[in-house]
Amino acid sequence: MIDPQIFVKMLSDSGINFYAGVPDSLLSELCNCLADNLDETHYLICANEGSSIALATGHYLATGTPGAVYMQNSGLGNALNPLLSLADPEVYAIPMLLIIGFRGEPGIKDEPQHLKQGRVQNALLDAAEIPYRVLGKESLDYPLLIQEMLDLAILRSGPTALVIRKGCFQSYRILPSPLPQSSALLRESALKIILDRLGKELIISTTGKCSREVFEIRRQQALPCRDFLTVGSMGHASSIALGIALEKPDKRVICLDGDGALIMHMGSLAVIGKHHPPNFIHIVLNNHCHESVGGQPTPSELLDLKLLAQAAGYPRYLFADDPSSLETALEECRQHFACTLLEVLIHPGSREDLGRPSSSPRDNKQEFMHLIGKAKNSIEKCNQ
Ligand SMILES: Cc1ncc(C[n+]2csc(CCOP(=O)(O)OP(=O)(O)O)c2C)c(N)n1
Repeated sequence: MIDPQIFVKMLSDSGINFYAGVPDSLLSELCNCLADNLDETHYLICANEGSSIALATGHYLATGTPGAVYMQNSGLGNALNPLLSLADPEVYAIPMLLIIGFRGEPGIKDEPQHLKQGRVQNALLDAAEIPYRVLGKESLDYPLLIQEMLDLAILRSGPTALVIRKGCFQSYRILPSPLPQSSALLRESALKIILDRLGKELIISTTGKCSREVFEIRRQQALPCRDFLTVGSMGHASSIALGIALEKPDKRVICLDGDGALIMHMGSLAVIGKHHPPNFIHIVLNNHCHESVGGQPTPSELLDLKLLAQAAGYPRYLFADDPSSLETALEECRQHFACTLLEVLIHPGSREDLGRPSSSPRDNKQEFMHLIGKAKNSIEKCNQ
């Protein structure tokens, strides 16, 4: 196993003191170490992996020293455009080191949304002509491999990558959470209230523990999971929901989003606001962090979602931070149709024994499409 502190020291000795990225559970020990040892201008938690590549580019332009970009391999898709059209040696030639969490490694059990990504990841890096080395807990020669990729990034004036296998990093002490604990709701308790009130509507939930909890709640209630669980494609649940809402104006569509996911593709808010279908309810479960992958903070603590929703063109913004304000907001949504952003401030945290969806994404899609076909007309229901 690699001690994250030794890893960070090796990079620092080679002149890398800048990290930008989006957290991944495989890299959470590294992220803890970075948060502990670097200030906020040298360890950045970004909106998405593409902007992380751009930030490392800006850092290089300003300092002449390469930065590092950390990400889950799911983020490679977000990163590819700036990797190929900005940092590539044939374009601006920006040296940087990518640190990529290897989800879905062939032969290792993982969730369905990671399997294809894991299988094609090395081929993607090959196709992008990005040299890489794979590091695991068995990589005793890791100092040589790290040095090789660092030297090569400089030599080729472009990105190189370290692919990090599961269990590669030793644990690093857990940092005390700087997050406010003011809300009376956990995500799971908020979801229970939402599903109790609006559980018969069309529901699209976001990536991470939110979808796992939705699945569990339905199971506890002995109900089949009829909700579209966006297990991958972080940040796109709201656009999936918009696509449905526009086609099915007589059905209420609820998107259950996270603050990290919303920020990842925040531009989608402008498109939702432009169309503002009255049957669309965008619920943001805001815990100010990427709770599903280790609790690394998002910038949402400083983001005024009310102003943002209004600026984007959502006709209605509602807020809740305890069971009764949530009940009231949901009742308002139920009674009056209007495209809404409902911000629910939640306390970070989840159950240790949280399960994972047992149905496949394809089965989930079938169930959901079946439900769309037979869901009752929400507007009629409301007016009855
Ligand atoms: C493109 C991409 N980057 C990173 C990840 C890893 N990832 C999964 S869930 C998650 C955190 C989501 O945070 P948020 O939306 O705030 O929800 P929370 O976990 O706090 O409920 C991350 C970073 C991913 N799945 N896809």
